[in-house]
This record gives sequence, C-alpha cells and structure tokens, in this order.
Amino acid sequence: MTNKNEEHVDIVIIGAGFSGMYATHRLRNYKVVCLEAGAGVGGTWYWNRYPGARVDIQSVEYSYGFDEELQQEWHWPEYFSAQPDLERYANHVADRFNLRQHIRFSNPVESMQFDEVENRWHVHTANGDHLLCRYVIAATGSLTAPNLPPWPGRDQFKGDIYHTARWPAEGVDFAGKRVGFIGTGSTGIQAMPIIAEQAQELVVFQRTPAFCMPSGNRPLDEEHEQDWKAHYQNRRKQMLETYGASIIEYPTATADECSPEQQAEILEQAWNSKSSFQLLFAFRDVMTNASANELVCEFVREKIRSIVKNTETAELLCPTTYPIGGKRLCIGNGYYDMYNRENVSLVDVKASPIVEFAEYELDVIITATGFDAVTGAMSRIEIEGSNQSTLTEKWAEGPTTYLGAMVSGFPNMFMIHGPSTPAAQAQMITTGEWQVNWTADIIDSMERDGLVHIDATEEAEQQWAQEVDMVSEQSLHKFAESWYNGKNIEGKKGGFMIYVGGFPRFAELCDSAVANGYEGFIRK
Ligand code: NA7
Repeated sequence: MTNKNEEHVDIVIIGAGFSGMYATHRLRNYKVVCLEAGAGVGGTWYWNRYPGARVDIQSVEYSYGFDEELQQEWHWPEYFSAQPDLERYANHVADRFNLRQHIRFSNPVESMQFDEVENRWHVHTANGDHLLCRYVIAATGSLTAPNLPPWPGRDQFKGDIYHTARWPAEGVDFAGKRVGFIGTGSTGIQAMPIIAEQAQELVVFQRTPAFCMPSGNRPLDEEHEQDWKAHYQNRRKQMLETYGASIIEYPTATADECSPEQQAEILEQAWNSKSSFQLLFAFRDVMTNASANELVCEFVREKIRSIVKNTETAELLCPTTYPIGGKRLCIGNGYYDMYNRENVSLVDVKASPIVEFAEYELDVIITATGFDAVTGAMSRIEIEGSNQSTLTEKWAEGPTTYLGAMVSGFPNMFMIHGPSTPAAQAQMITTGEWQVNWTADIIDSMERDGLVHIDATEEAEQQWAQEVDMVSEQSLHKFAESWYNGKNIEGKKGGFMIYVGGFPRFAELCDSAVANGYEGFIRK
C-alpha cells in the first residue's frame, strides 16, 4: 500500500455540499482534507442547475445557523431560494470561512481501505491522491447518484439527452425544439413549466402522477426577514424540536375531530398557506391514518380537476395508487396549469412503459428520473473495512447502520445524513450541522481520551434497524414506492432508508447513546 503520493492527514471529508463544508469548518483544528467530485462547492445545489431548481423549504430556515454574523448579514432575495442563490451562498461561505484551502475539487473518491493495524483509512481518488487518515466523514448526500434507466435505443437517439442532475452550466436553448420529458417528481414539476414556455412542444412521459401544491414563492419581505434575524438563536433551537426541523404550523386535531366544513376550510388554508408541506400537516394524523390521508388526497385531486381543462388529462394527473406524502410532496409553480397549454401533452407510461427511444419525433429528451438515493454515492466507492469486508457485501440486502452514523465493521468512518437518518424528512442544512457537531464531539472525545479506534457493534446496528422499522410501520410512507425505500430503482434491496420518527427523537437517541458511555460503540 505504499505509494509515493501518500499523504498523512487527520480527517478526510467526502463531499463539499452543505454538510461537508460545515464539517470542514467545524474540524478545522485538525489536518482536514475535503474531497469533492464537482468543480465547485454546494453539492446538490452545484449539480442540480436545471431550469426552475429551487429549494422547497423557506431560506431563512434552509441556511446555516453556526455563525450568528453570517445569518445576520446574509440576505435571501426570495422565500424559497433558486439554485443560483443557493450556490452563491455556498461560495460565500466557502470564501468567508477560508474553506477552499482544504477542498480538492474535481477529485472524486474511488476507493478506501481500513488498515486495522495502524487504525488508518487509505483513501484513493480519481486524480491519484492517496491519503492516509484517522477518520473519514462521508458527507456524500442523499441525492447524489443520478438514476439513468437503461433504455435501449438511447445511443441511437440523434438528439440531445440530459439528466436534470447533470445540467450543463451554460444552459440549454429549447427554442423551436420538440422536447420529451421523463419524470414527474419534484424536479420535473419545477422544470417543466419553464421549459414549456420556451419549447415548441413538450411531451410529458408520466409513470406515476405526483401530488403537487403551490409553492407560494415570493420576494422575501423585510418584516419577515427582520423577524427571523431578531429571533434566530431561539428559532434554530425551536426548529430542532419539531418533527422536520422546520417551523410550520403543527396541528393538534385529527381529521375526525373536525367537521366536514372545518376539514374543507383547513385544507383550503393549507393549500394557500404559502408554506410548503402544510397539506401534510393539515391534520395531526395525515401520515398515520389512511382515511385522514385520503381526505387530503381527494382534496388535491379536486384541485387538479378544477385547474386542468382536459378531463382525460386531469384524470391521468390524479394520483390514486399511494398516500399523499408517501413520496415527497412536490412544490410547484404552475405545474397543473401547464397542461392547459396547447404545446403540452401527457403520455401515460404506466400503462405502456418506456421500452426504447424510438416511437416519438423529438429533438431533446430530458430525464428527471431521480437518484439511486441515500446509498448511491457510498455504493459507488469501493469501501473495504475490517477483515477485508466490503460495504457492497455488507449492504447487499439493504443498508444497515447504527444511528445512521456508523456501519459496524467500518471503524472510524462516520456518515452525515446516512441511511436511517431523518435526511430529507427534516431540513437538511440544520440537521446536517447538528449531525456534524455530534460527530465532531465524538472525534474530539477520542482525542481527549487518547483512543484511536471507534466502531459500532452489530447488536447496536440491529437494534437501530428495529427502531427504524418500528417508526416506519407506524407511518403511511410504506405504502408508496419511492426513493425513501429504494423502490424507485429496479432490483434495489432493503427497506425504508429514512428515519421517520422525527428529528427530536432521532437526536435524543444519538445523544443518549453518547451520554450512556458510548452505548453501542466499541472504543479503544
Ligand atoms: P424522484 O422524486 O425520484 O422522481 C423521479 C421521477 O422519474 C418519478 O416521476 C419516477 O416515476 C420517474 N421515473 C423514474 N424511472 C422511470 C422510468 N424508467 N420510466 C418512467 N419514469 C421514470 O426524483 P426527483 O429528482 O424529482 O426528486 C428527488 C428529490 O429531490 C425530491 O424528493 C426532493 O427531496 C428533492 P415513479 O414515481 O418512480 O413511477
């Protein structure tokens, strides 16, 4: 394993997205190198530069809280920031906190091996770097590895094919083009209304219709901004006390406790709330009671029928096969209205799945077909832990972790937003900061206690799997095929990969493991 390029550092952080950037800052007292596949910072917000890309959580929340001056000085132009503003913010943070000195861009990690004698990870990158480090922190993101279904005929297609997560920085000119669009998840719903305005024709290939509510995006008003800035410290704490680390109106009543008139009024208010996801919190039991959920589903279907003029198209757009919220609720701007345009048509590919790229006359095909989520980025790295066991073997039947942070048999390797964390069920910048702090505290304690090796026990991993299953069982999420459970990818194994017990419970279990003498860990 010796190599003339060998470099010794303390910590390698994989990924310069929002969590990796904060980890680089938080652990700056160590010798830290952050390896990033992209040419710039921002992770998700670096790669996803398709038209209309926008965060679906308000920006005063979806931002860092670790530095009071930063949150006081930064100004978001809109409630829900667009990708260019998020990327600008990521670059600002990288400059302001001198992070670039630690980051190696365009340098993806290819393989890693753990040396049990030295308690070091060997990390190899595409550029030929060979780093030896004591700890690895994989901040590789939940939605990093694009899903490109292997349709035959792709290579013969004479036009251009794009995936929304690999969008060209210079943009795409759709004028006079016949565009085919595959994928009607959060991404497709954001991109299509904009492309429909530019293209000659837009043909939408829909496998499963999405539930979509209006985003209510608008310029950020000064009063709202000042209110947040005056209360940031408390609000950041309050956020972490809510299910999704986001301050929205959490209901107290179940659907049954409301009269039909009250139900209608609550749903209408939620639809117009300009606060994303409020529909899922219309009643306390939307995600736990099938009949409450169906009430919300039918409310959205009625909205679709009232907006889309062609009744056949409207019915095709109505989701009927899964609970609302089972797949992430989409937040759009004019998505359903778009179907009233003459140049837009809808093709049902559920009834007759896409088998090859041949049947339609198109100039451009856009695939917004999602991601090999949660595990995809880690699975693309060859990772060899103790006793030459590989992560691929370990996760062959689905990912297992302890607290979403460690994998038994892969010592000194931590993950942020790993499998079985709340991930996208909670606001990811703030919860990412929380997880980075928790991880960094563990690393600091290892240094303080003169220890060199930390692993999770298999027993703790199994108990965590039971906790994850138990909370999933209580929720309706299990009735949808989505990236949350890997069912969006053919043949992907494993169960629910997201922790749906709420962020406060997750944080408490992480904290109590540490407080109870590193319960579930082996430290030496
Ligand atoms: P999603 O939500 O996984 O959506 C992907 C879409 O692509 C979805 O409509 C899929 O249909 C569709 N898809 C995937 N494969 C195919 C094939 N083979 N044929 C036809 N249609 C297909 O990804 P997004 O990028 O939209 O959003 C990901 C997250 O980003 C989102 O949850 C937010 O957190 C932000 P399906 O529903 O699987 O039938």
